[in-house]
Amino acid sequence: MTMIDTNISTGEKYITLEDQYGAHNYHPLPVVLERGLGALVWDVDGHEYLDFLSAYSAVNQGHCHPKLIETMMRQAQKLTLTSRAFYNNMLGEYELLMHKTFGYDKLLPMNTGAEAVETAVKLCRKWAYQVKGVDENKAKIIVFEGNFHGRTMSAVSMSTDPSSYTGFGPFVPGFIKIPFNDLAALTQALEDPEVAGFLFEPIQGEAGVQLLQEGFISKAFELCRQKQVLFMADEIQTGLARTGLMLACDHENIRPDVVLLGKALSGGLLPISAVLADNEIMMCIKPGEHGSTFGGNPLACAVAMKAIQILMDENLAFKAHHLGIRLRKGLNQLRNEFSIIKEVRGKGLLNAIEIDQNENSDLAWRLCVKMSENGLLAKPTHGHIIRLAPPLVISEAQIDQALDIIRTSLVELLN
Ligand code: IF1
Repeated sequence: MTMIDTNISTGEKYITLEDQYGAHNYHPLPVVLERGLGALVWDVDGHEYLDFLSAYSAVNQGHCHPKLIETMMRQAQKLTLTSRAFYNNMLGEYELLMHKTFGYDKLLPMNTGAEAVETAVKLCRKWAYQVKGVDENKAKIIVFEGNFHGRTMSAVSMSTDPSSYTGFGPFVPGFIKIPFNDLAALTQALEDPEVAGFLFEPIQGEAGVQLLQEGFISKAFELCRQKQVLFMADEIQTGLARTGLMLACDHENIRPDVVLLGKALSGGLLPISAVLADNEIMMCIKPGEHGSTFGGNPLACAVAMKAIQILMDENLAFKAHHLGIRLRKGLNQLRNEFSIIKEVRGKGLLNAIEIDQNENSDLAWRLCVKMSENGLLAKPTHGHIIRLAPPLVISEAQIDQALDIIRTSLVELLN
């Protein structure tokens, strides 16, 4: 049996435990959290932090939103899981609310984001054979280079990031990868009559908050329409008010054929994802052809309904839009003062700063460590990009406080 040294700090104890007994599939910042409320989280030693990651946009409604917790507690005492072998009294109500909110005929409930992606791939392929008339087993889906759609086999088969796919082959065939933001490449790829879908993130999250040029979404939508190709938006990270509107595609008034939601659909309480589509597409999947034990469970449905209600009641899309402008304004001021900030970009409260650093430098990582010491949590992606995406319930004063922390941390780091 391993002895745990009692002299080490509370946090180190938990880090050691994870290190020893957990798989090493992550490299977290050395902060051990035990409590959260709104935009704030606290570590095991009682230090307070502004959370500028929001569990990768899963806690848009803020940590432990009291109304969401109350809803969950109430439903948890009544009924949590029936499987889809029976009806339950929450799923239909939830599907109706989602229909009213997003305007799609139907919803297919899953759990994680990656499962929603799998569902979209399967749905698109079925539709290709049943409706579009593609030859069996020939359907193709176009994706962007730099995409991140999860960790399942089809998601890693779409990936162009070696750390996502290396060593995990053989891969799922049927994906065509085109450069990000490249309309000419999309146009060319769409010439293939076996293409059935185009799956994309309106803003690439994992790639470092990469924005498409203005007008891309509407032009790409039109191209897909002409070729009878399903336009499938992975809004798992960008959706649900994060970018300043309910969906990121709303910025160009585009209604995708298929919408994927996850993350904030539960406000961070449990894994809840969904695929939205109209009848012509969704009805291609028949009973027994797809599903999940937990998908559509009454606990998840109750939580999701409340999570959506909170986004609307608290005007969180509007807040994301305005606070995003304030945050980027402050960050751009910092960029003028500190040459190591190469770029500031984002939409709503999905933002990033790009750090000017050499190949092997760990400046961005050290800035994140500094910021955490000063009370702000964020994490670098691709070594040199720091994502800044707080819960949407954050206040103006907290945004300003965050900017102060970033400034202080930059000064300390560079001295
Ligand atoms: C991790 C990133 C974010 C996603 C989009 C599907 C999924 C995700 C657009 C899958 C998941 C996550 C997963 C998380 C880190 C994270 C992430 F840094 F990797 F890129 F958010 F930016 N589509 N994104 O962003 O959803 O199955 O995880 O519920 O640790 O892998 P999931």
